[in-house]
Amino acid sequence: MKRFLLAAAVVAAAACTTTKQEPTLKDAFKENFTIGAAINEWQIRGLDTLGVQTLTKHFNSIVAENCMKHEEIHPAEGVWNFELADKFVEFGVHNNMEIIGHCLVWHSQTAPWYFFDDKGQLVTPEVLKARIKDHITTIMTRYKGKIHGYDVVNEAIVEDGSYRKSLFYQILGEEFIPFAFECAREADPDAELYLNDYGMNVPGRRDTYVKIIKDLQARGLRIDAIGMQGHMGMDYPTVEEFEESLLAFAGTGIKVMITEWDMSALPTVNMGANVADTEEYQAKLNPYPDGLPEEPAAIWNGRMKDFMDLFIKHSDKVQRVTAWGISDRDSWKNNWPVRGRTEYPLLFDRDYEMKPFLNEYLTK
Ligand code: 9MR
Repeated sequence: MKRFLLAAAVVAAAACTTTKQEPTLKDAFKENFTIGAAINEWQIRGLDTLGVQTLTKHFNSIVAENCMKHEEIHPAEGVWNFELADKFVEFGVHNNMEIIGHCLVWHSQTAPWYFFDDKGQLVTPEVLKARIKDHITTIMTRYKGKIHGYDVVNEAIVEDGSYRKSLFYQILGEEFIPFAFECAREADPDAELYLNDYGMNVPGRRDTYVKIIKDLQARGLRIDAIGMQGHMGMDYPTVEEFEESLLAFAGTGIKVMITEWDMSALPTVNMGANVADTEEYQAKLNPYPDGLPEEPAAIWNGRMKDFMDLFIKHSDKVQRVTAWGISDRDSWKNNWPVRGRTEYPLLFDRDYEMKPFLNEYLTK
C-alpha cells in the first residue's frame, strides 16, 4: 500500500510538472486585448521554425506583412496571385488565430496598371471605382468567415490633416474612403472594417480621422476600429500625445487598435542630409551592430513599458495590440530609413528571447 501511494505521488508530481505551462503573452493580456504580429513569407511557409514557435506560443492574432498588398496579390488586371495569401489564411485558421487582412486601399505598393488605361492615361472615376470594387470584393469573398477584419484604407491623411494627394484622391477625391468602406461591407458584412495610419499622435491627422469616422457613421457605413500603427522612436511620440489621440478616436464610439507596433532603438535619422556621405556618418547611422548596449536598452524598455501600460490602462477601448514582426531580425526597420542598420524594435530579440519589459506582465 505504502509503495502504491509513493508511486501515485510520483505520477501526480510528474503530471504537475508536465501540465505547468510557461507563461505566454497571449495569456498575460487575455483580459485586455488580442496580441498580434505581422508575419512574413518565411513564417507563412514554415521556414522560420523558431519564429513560428514564438508566434504560436505567444500571439493569438496575425496580419500579413506584405502578401495581401495590391501589387503582390493583384499584379495585373484579371491576374491574381493568391498562393501566399491562401497559405497565410490557412496558417491562421490552423492555429486558431484572429486573422487580419492588410490592406485593401493604399497609395503605396499598388500595381501600376490600377490607375491607368491602355493608352497610359489616368482612368476615369467610374473605371477606378469598378476596379476598387472588384479588388475588394474578390479578396473579401475568398476569405469570408476566415479573415476577422481588414485595414480597408491605409495611410490616407498627411500630418497637416489634409488628404494625401494619392492617385486614389486625384481621381476620386475624398469619396474614395466611403466608397471603399461601402464595397467592403457589401463583400463581407461580417468582417470588421478599419482605417489605419501612422503618426496618429499628430493633431492635424488625428482631427481629420475623427471627422472621417463621424462621416462614415453618419452615412450608416460600417467602421469598427481605427489602427494607430505605432511606429515609434526613442524620442517620439510622447505617451501623452499618443493617449490624447487614442481618447479622441475612442470618443467617436469605435475601438482603437495598435496595429504596427515597433520602436526604433537607434538615433532618429534626419533624412534631409546626404546620409551615405562619410564613414563617420555611416557609423552614426548604425551605432550598435553587435548588440544594444545597456543604456539605450534600458531607455527602450522603459518607453515600451510606458506604452504597454497606456494600452492596458485603456484596454476597454483598445481591442488589439500588434507588433510589426516577431523578432528583431524580421523588422523592416533594419532597412529604413537607410539600408543595413542593426535595429532592435520588436518584442523578441534576434535569439527569440523576450524583451525584459514584458517580464513583469508575465509574472503578475
Ligand atoms: O514591413 C513592410 C515592408 O516589408 C515592405 O517592404 C513595405 C512596403 O510594402 O511595407 C512595410 O510595411 C508597412 C505597412 O504595410 C504599412 N505601414 C508602414 C509599414 C512599414 O513601412
